[in-house]
Amino acid sequence: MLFRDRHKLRKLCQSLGSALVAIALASASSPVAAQNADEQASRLAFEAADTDGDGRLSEAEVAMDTAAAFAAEDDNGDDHLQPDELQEAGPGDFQALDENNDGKVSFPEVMRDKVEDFEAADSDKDGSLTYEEVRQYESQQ
Ligand SMILES: [Ca+2]
Ligand SMILES: [Ca+2]
Ligand SMILES: [Ca+2]
Ligand SMILES: [Ca+2]
Repeated sequence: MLFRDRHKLRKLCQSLGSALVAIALASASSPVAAQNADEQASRLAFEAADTDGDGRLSEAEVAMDTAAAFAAEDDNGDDHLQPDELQEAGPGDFQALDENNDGKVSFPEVMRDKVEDFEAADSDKDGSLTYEEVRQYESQQ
């Protein structure tokens, strides 16, 4: 009985050990891996938003993309985002979006914020965003 328990303990230590090794490996490689994943996610998001595929995001494309994201986040379908529907945004972000402080974020409130981002990211002020402009803006955040 004792032997069996020891054996079990040994197995447990081994699996824990390999889990720790896996974690160590993951964290060692994570800066690059995370950066690549982040870069890939940005590229995919950009391409999804660029509906006419001209390599630039117009304000209309950003508005359409934002409307789709808004609808996807609005779980209870009341045309507003409540804090629990916007969990990826921190409490500070939520308050910044909720300009009239009614505890929910409307689509115009989100769009105002998006337009501000859009204008800030459009570094050559040509009214559209290239992928480079988006990445540059994201890296400043
Ligand atoms: Ca476009
Ligand atoms: Ca909602
Ligand atoms: Ca509001
Ligand atoms: Ca531009």
